[in-house]
Amino acid sequence: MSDIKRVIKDKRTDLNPIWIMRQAGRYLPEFREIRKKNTDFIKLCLNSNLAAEITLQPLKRFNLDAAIIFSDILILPYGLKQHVEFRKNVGPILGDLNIDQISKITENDFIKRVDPVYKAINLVKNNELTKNKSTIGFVGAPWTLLVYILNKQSPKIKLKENFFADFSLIEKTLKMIDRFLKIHIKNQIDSGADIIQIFDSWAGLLEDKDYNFYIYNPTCSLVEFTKSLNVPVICFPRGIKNYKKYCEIVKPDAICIDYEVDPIKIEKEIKIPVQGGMDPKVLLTDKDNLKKEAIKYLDIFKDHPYIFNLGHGILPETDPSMMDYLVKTIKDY
Ligand code: 1CP
Repeated sequence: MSDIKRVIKDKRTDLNPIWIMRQAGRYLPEFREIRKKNTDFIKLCLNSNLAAEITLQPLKRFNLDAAIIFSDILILPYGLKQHVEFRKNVGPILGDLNIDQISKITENDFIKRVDPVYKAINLVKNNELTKNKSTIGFVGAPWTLLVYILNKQSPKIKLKENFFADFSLIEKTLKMIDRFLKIHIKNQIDSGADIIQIFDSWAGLLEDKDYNFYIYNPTCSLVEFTKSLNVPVICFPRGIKNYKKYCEIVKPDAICIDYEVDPIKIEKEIKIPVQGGMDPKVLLTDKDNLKKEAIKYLDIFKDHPYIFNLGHGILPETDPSMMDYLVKTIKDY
């Protein structure tokens, strides 16, 4: 069993495992080298050999406790035949959604389209570098996927004014997201993922009154499903106002916190294993400050099952030597 699983399942507090969101990606020159030659991002995700190689790149450099598969949450709409492309300096742009056409897509159609992701997981799982480590599979949370699928671009740019107008479309789309996310989770697990993380990157866009319908109910459905397959599930509801309530309702096996919340309050209020928290911008400062901030989190959670991670993805401008120093600091604690 990996140390991350020991923390989650056995509630160990004497271990300090670490992995980093977006650890496989743009801050690594060896990733940029591959990316330069592969301009179509979705195609790159669907190249099993390259996806496995990119997944393993950070493990070659740093003593991390998990590999997270190089893929994207938008592989789901891609699998549903919605056009997805990534434009430089703009982000993802999605095509029109024809809900009736999408309703005809079968489980087999979907699996055929995204199968290289499962092959990549299998390659990672069977590689020496992940021995005694976790291989993390992931999905976007239903709400965050609904945002991309209906908004067709990042809400960072703009959330359509009429986003909530067609309630029947929203209901149908959420139903389909639930169905295919379960297929995607199951296949990642069958291929070797031993932990699933659910990314709700846009949870912070909603108000309390919408949480039941858009966040709690659909996420509960996925959490229960993943637990039924005997695999731990970590939830990351970035920007949610009340993490304690989220944990009580959604009941993930571990909760990943963002960098806006007070870790001391979280440690007091939340009983389940905690992951993450440190601001990724700390890696852009200096080593003394990085050490101080990282140790702050370890000290706060020293008697709490805790997995070190950041409060969002590592930034592209991060110097890999800072990542190296961070991992060593955690391992030497
Ligand atoms: O080179 C490039 O331009 C591609 C950049 C890139 C990378 C490296 C994108 C585009 N996706 C990824 C990989 C990725 N995405 C992983 C791989 C494993 C890892 O190293 O962690 C994971 C887990 C994701 C998850 C993801 N994709 C999220 C959730 C986490 C988060 O950061 O909030 C989201 C929201 C996406 C959508 C997405 N994919 C890529 C971009 C630029 C975005 C964000 C778009 C936006 O700003 O709305």
